[in-house]
Amino acid sequence: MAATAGTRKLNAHAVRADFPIFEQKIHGKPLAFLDSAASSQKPRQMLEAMTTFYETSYANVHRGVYVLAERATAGLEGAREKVRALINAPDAREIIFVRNATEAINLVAYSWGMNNLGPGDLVIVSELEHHSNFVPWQYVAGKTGARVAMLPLTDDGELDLSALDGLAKDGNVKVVATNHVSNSIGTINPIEKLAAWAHEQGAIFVCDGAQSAPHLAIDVQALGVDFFAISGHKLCGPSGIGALWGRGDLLQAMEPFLTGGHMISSVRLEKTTWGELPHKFEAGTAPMAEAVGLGAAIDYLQDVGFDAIAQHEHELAAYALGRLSEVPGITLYGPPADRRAGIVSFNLDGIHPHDVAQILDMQGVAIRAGHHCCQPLMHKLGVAATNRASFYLYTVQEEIDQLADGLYTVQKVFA
Ligand code: C6P
Repeated sequence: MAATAGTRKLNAHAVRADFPIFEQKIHGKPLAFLDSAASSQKPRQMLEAMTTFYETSYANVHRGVYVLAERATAGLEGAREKVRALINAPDAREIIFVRNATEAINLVAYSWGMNNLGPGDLVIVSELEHHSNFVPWQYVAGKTGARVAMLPLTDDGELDLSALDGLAKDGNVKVVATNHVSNSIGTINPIEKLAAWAHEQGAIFVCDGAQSAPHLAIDVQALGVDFFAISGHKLCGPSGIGALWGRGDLLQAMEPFLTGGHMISSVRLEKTTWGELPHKFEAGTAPMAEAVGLGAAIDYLQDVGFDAIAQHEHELAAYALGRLSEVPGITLYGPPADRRAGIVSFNLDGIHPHDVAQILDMQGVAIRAGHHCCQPLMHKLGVAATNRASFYLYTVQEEIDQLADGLYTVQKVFA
């Protein structure tokens, strides 16, 4: 893999050769895959790591004393260390494997929220949130008598931090929960500032890193957050695995989320006691092969380099904003290129996003159309849905040209 060989500038064509999915045509056209924010494609190195694990080292983990069980356990725990290093968490025992970012946030909302929220308390989320970082808080607030408030957006699609102190007048702020990068409009949020403000209020700060960890170098200690959630499938790993990082003292004090096998210390009719971290939060058989795949994906991304990935995506976003802004009747959403990740949302006058996406598909272009699991944001933007193109390390400029050309075809079809 010589994606960045020598220099730190990413060579997306070389990267692309590692991804077998691009070897095919779609409707006879080259595949322009512009939906990486929904889920990323997979490099051969990750796929091979999973196959090798199944072929040579597969057994259940933490239970057996035989060679295969030991290899499998080493694979799982090695992956935990890779996730720790990916986000610069202080201790691998604070990394909890879950199914995805949604489960990670639910874990915090239930295990922390059910025991720490009550009447008079306030959970602050933002208008940019994915439902995964809003609905769990709304649900737990409903159960505990706490309230949820939304930090509004500016007209540029950025969080209006000047509204924070006003919101705090409505209750005891106990949780502030925002995403790091918006999946809908690509805004990169000022997490250090938000976390510092949350701590001044005596609140915890929960960061939804589903759209940042795949694209930016992350340091949870420098960000100053208390919890950080990621999904493996968005960072070139397999589906079915994600991770939650939480501050050790908070995790220690929390009740478990799921109970059953593996997460216990002792079980008697009268009382069950919980295992040590991370096991307390990992009931049942672990996603072992998925963890190995995730570890290989992290190795792959680190080999390319997160600074190179972020720079590449930044250039693509600027290019896409330039190309798309030339299309007549287009509305682009979100902040300027220098303050956004590789995500561009737009609408074409008078053409429903689903129609746009369907006609683009005929030209080999895959984008997402819909509310992107962000209905409060769509409401704020005054639309039911948008089209969204999202980029990753394997995205090449030609795919954005294919998208822009495709939009003219869409307009001809509807003229
Ligand atoms: N966003 C998108 O197309 P899961 O489904 O648990 O892996 O990730 C949930 C999630 C949480 N937060 C953010 C910011 C996200 O973008 C997502 C997933 C996908 O935008 C699927 S809706």
